[in-house]
Amino acid sequence: MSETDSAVPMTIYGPELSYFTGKLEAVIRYMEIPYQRVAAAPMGESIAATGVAQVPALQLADGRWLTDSTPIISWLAERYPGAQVIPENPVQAFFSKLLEDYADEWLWRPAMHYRWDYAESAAHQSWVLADELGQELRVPHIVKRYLIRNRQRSLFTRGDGVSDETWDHVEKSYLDTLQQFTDILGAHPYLLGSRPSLADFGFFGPMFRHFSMDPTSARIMRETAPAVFEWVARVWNERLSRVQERGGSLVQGVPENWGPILDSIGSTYLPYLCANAEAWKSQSEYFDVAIESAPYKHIRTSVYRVWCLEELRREFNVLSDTEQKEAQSLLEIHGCWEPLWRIKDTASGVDPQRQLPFAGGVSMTGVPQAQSGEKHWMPRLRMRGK
Ligand SMILES: N[C@@H](CCC(=O)N[C@@H](CS)C(=O)NCC(=O)O)C(=O)O
Repeated sequence: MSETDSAVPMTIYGPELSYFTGKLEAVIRYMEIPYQRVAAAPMGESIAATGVAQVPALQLADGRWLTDSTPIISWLAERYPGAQVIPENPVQAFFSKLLEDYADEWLWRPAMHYRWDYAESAAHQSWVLADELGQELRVPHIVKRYLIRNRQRSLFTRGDGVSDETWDHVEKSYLDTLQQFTDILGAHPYLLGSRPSLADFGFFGPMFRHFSMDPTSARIMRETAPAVFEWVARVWNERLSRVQERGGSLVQGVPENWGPILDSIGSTYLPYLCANAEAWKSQSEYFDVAIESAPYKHIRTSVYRVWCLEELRREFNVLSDTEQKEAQSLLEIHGCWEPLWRIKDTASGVDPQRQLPFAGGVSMTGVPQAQSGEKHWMPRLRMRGK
């Protein structure tokens, strides 16, 4: 990293309790790039520039805006190759992106569930959000908190298939992840060796600002998976210069101890992505799908996640023939190969000119916010909370 680059201040806009803000902060802290985090900002500018009202929004010192943690991390990794945030081995890089996507999109539901469906957590987090982002709302604090809780549940838990019938299955994804992580962390301090890399930062999104902090999920983590609790702090506190000093390195290839996570991706996330893509193709706004026999109903179709599937395929297609063979056999062993290709001709239409992270963003709820006239994240709370 050049001196000029390291002196460039960046601003990350996003509230302290945000999943993807925590993920991006961890990468930027690790790379030792100076930055400041600002909870709320007039986001009209960022929406106009990037096409989407979501956090984090990153603003560079030269005024440019970036959106979406996944393409932002790819952009940062290209710009600072010395940090090796994305593994150099293409097959490792492909599987790291698969894990990142799973952590971003599939663990989102349990993270939102533990936050908003348990009273102790919802009470605390709605208080924090109302304070951090709710100044514009001219209603009593208690009403703000009620609106926030309702809005989050209707969009991200009840509105995303969490019901009495799926409750245990939603929580199983978290509990399985804790076990899978505990096994991996028994072998090395990070997911891929003795330095953090993309898979760590991907899982950091749900693990940091949600699972390790929201009271119910945090209690489970502390009591059943202390090694994961320790890993959360380790990632947050890690710095590239220290890793370089002690010669931190990555293991060879894709470690066997990633197998159980890949099995989960094959039996949960990829079948969900297929059902979502099928719904998108048939222009259904909602769809039902059974995942490991749990009956998810009335899930909102997400064009963003159709794009996620396309991106995974694109990442596979750029591998060389030999790398593709290696990746395919691993994907087959873990039940990921068939669902990766099951749905043909998805055509999400997201970011056709590949402008991300600078433009062309779409939110995961699939609302084309750039056209909605909304100026800020918080007013959406008001609109949706009514
Ligand atoms: N794919 C995006 C997702 C960003 C995202 O969904 N952020 C949430 C907060 S953590 C958000 O802004 N939600 C908007 C809303 O709730 O309206 C990323 O990786 O940055």
